[in-house]
Amino acid sequence: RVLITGGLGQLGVGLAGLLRKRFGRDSVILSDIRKPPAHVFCSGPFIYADILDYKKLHEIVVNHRITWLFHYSALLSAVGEANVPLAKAVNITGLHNILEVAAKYNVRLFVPSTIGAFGPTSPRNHTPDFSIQRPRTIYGVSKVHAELMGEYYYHRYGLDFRCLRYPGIISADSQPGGGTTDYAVQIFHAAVKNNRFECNLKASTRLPMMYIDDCLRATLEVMEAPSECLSIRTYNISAVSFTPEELAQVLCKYVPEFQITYRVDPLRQAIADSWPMSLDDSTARKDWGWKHDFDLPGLVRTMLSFQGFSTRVAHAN
Ligand code: VAH
Repeated sequence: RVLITGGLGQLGVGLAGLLRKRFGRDSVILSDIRKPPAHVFCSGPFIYADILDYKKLHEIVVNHRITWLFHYSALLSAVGEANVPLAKAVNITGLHNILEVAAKYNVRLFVPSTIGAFGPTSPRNHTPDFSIQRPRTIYGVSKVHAELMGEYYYHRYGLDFRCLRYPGIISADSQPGGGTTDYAVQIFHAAVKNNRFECNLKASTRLPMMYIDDCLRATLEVMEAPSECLSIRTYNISAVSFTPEELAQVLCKYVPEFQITYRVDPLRQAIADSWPMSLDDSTARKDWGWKHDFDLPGLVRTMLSFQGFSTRVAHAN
């Protein structure tokens, strides 16, 4: 059976839906440290699980016969900088607990990394899988640590550790969790609600981004790939790279009266300016056939066609 930690964040519910289609509703257990909304309880098994409760994690993995674990609990870039002690506890101590349990019970482990695992001294264009990694956020530092520790456990203890460096993820029916790329989700809700958006990053800030369906499919694909196909354990994956002004231009095709204004958040801008503008994901494409489906126009059309947004797309067609 599959366990997802941090399941009530931006990606967990969508991942559970994809995995339940693939493996069956009751084979996938969603978990978090808060009570889910009713519809999440109805969609499949949910349990309260705190990754800082080491003994409880053993109990959960044994009693529920977990064989795959997707570890999504983490404080993201901006929220992490606002609470470094908690980010260290969750992103580092929590990760250590997960590694111990996964290695002990021979669980296949997926841990997401991020473009935030690179920093201002990394090459910023077409950043390769292997490159300088000196991030300046506790989030980035903890994710480099996760990559290194996961690969250590793979080589030392044979843990089947798999890791993807996610770009900013864009989703319609889930909120981002306090990151630097959150603007690219909030802009859609604002555009539909009141035709305007105040962006907290500069117009020219280019970042790698990906529609959630591409992200979740990549995650399942790398977990299902035969281990012998994986030449490395931590892969870059990418889809599109755009700036707020480029995104606004495409949005205006569907929401003609849409207006974007800018009020830069210095913290998020400094973080964004330290991240890659595009990633080289050729190894993932070669090793396990990764390819993205959503380009920028496709991403915008899909986002706007979600319920509540649908009036706009009718105009545009
Ligand atoms: C963040 N959305 O902004 C997350 C992600 C690549 C960005 O890691 O912190």
